[in-house]
Amino acid sequence: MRRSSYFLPILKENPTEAQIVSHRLMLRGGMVRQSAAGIYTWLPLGLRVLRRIERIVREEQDAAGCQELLMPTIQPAELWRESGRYDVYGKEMLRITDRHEREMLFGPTNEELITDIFRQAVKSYRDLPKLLYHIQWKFRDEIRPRFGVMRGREFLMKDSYSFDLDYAGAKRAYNKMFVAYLRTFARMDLKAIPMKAESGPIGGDMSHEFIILADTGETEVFCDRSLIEYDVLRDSVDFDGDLEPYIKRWTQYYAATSDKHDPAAFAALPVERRVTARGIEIGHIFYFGKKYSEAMKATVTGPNGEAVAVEMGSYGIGVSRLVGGIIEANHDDAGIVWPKSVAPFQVGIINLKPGDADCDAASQETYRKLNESGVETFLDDLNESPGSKFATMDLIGLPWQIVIGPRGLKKGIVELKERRSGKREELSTESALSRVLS
Ligand code: 5CA
Repeated sequence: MRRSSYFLPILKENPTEAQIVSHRLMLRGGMVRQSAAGIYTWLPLGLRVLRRIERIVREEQDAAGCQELLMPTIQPAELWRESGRYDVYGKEMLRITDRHEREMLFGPTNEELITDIFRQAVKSYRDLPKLLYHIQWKFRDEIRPRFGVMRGREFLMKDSYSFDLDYAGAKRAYNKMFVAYLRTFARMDLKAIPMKAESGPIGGDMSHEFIILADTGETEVFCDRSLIEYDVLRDSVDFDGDLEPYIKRWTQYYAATSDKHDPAAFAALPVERRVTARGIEIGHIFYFGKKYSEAMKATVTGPNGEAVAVEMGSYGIGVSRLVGGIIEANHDDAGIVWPKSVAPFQVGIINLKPGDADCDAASQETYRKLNESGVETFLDDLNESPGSKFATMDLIGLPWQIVIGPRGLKKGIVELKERRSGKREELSTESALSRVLS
């Protein structure tokens, strides 16, 4: 992508409405624009990141045996009356009336809708288990939307739903999602801490929040260091095997957020194992048994011919929140420092002197070679001061920068900079390319 034709509205000044760094950098870096409180347009650069995160989430859901479908954003109120949540959900639910005076709502989550889909299609225990998910926009009319995409009103969520015949099956699904989540976040270079949680309006009695540590996090976290220092199961995990021994530590060791904190239990830990920090909730998983299946009569015929209400769980990831969360965990004074797996482009080329025949030819050639090798590349070919171009490239945080200028070219060299370390090297164009390609 060439900057001269790309829609990238960079802001030179800090926007006053942004209270936290990710919000500030997303506005300045031309990733999002607010349309109304807590409602955002994703501009091309921001959308690239959102899509990359979505893709990692999708690949890991698929790997765990979860099947993708797509439910609508608008739902009929009657399903929520069946579950009993229409009246209890309160003002967070955006209620809509259509032209026929039918009551609808913009979905804040999808337990009712998926339960309805399931009960219409699945009649026998032989068709279990089922594990389904979608990645869809949600709306919650938060009282205080803030921190940009971190607490929006409209936001993108991945939500999965499990259906099993019995508790053992539901626990297996829960554990699968647990491991899939750790793998998902690790691919984004995030260390997520699963913490036992309250299940709130979703209901149920087994729940974990997945929290990443960041000073700006809304949640205060107290936990045993053993919960942070763990190895993620990579490569080929047997999702149908017994994952319980791996997961055990997150139910054994001390972990709490401020509302459930037990200072005495925390103080009983050896000093070097006490971690106090702030965190951001990027995912939340729930087991809630028969809460919805009983209320909505989602039953299957069991092995003895009897009707059995199915055991369910739901599993959410804040896809759009992750964009902000990753920036909170990966930035410096100059801007964003994207992990490679989610970066909007891998390489940014700065042509220091557009209009100079040598600079144009070398930039163009490098750009072409990278793209041909499948490396997504951004070429800054604007007629701006070098200082301003360096600042923009640091701001948008691409992992590699290749700086091409007339003086270097005379000696046959370009400058390669690694954004994260700030390390610069003068190299031939060929060596710079092979470094980036490796
Ligand atoms: N039905 C369940 C699981 S599918 C559910 O709705 N869980 S949730 O309420 O915890 O939301 C799942 C995830 O969505 C959260 O962990 C969080 O990362 C994200 N999320 C929730 N509210 C918002 C919001 N207002 N803005 C951005 N992301 C949000």
